[in-house]
Amino acid sequence: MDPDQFYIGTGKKVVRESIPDFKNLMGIVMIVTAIESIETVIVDLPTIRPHKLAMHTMQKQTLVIIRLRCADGVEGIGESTTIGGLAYGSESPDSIKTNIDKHFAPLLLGQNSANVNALMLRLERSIRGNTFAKSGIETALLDAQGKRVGLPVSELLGGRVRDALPVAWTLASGDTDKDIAEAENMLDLRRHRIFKLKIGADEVNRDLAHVIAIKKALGDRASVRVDVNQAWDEAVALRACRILGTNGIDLIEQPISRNNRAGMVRLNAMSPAPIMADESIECVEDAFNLAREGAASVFALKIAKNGGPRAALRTAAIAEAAGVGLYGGTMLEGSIGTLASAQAFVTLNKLAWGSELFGPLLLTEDLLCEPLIYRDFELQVPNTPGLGLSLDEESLAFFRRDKTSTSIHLA
Ligand code: MUC
Ligand code: MG
Repeated sequence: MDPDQFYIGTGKKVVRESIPDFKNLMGIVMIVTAIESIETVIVDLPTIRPHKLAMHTMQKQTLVIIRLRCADGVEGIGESTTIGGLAYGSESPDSIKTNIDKHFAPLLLGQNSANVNALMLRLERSIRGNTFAKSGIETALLDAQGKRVGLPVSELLGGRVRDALPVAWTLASGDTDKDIAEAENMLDLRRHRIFKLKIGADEVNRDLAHVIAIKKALGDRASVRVDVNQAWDEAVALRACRILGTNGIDLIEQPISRNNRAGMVRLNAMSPAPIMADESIECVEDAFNLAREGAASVFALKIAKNGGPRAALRTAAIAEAAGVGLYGGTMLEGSIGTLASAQAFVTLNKLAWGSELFGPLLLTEDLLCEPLIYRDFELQVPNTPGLGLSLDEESLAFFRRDKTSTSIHLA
């Protein structure tokens, strides 16, 4: 690339001297779309009820909101969210904030926010792993660029092939009767007809009885699936998968540890219900290896675990080529992370298992001025520039953990 030529937000190629807004800060020539500041904000939002997973029971969800401000006045917003501190993955909200502030920000400040590809490669060269933090940053870059050029993120990602996504609901109150009542209510509201049951925390026979009772109550009115979150060993899983599959359960998510990949291959070969990989995928390369080995028939696609919406779509391409089914997964993000996932998932041709982008519905509060629209069992995905959201500043100020703003600025 000619170093004297730059692309500004309009996509127009200009010569350095002709840009009036160019600034010369400490001898560094700045481009108008340069990143001027990055702010990371930890927010705690209560859940509507306890949400019981195999490794953690959530009473609240903690989000890391990223605000990336550019020299042309455009702001990109992203979210990096995990479940249960360090209970789910190797990044926590605190590590995400610290790592973005201390290690990502110096690599990003002063750089051209309009070139998402170049900036993500720049991060990739210096920062290993940290896919949750990378996902939030990439989301903010895409949001900024979409706002700048007047296009939804889905269009920056190649173009949408649908405007809405089927959305599952997770039944995880820990009580069979409460779960059945919750599912009936969701069916009546026409909000969800796919239910994922979180199991693995209890003794296996109790879990199986719980799942079968729910499936019996809902019958053909709903698809019932389970997520074991790695809790079983292979011997238990072999027996349990047979029982679940023959009792009408449609999908079995991550029954055993991500470390037992050979076990996943064996289970996938014998289970009457398809096996879905979730924790097994911590990067695009994991997806490739799982597909090559036949370790899962379905992939849970998560932007946070791949390192951003674009990386998740690379995993999707591997799945499609290998004949593996796709499911649009969540880390129970709030509305911002949910929209980032949704903007990527609407570009997918095949999403046979739908999505579980219900995160905002599990929270009592929202950070957006306009909540997301869930209607007729689907999430409607906005077609307005960027992610298609507007931040509720009052709500953010109220729920932020630190109560004060601490952006990292260009020196
Ligand atoms: C997971 O393991 O899939 C997604 C939905 C839910 O209830 O938990 C998450 C995480
Ligand atoms: Mg899962």
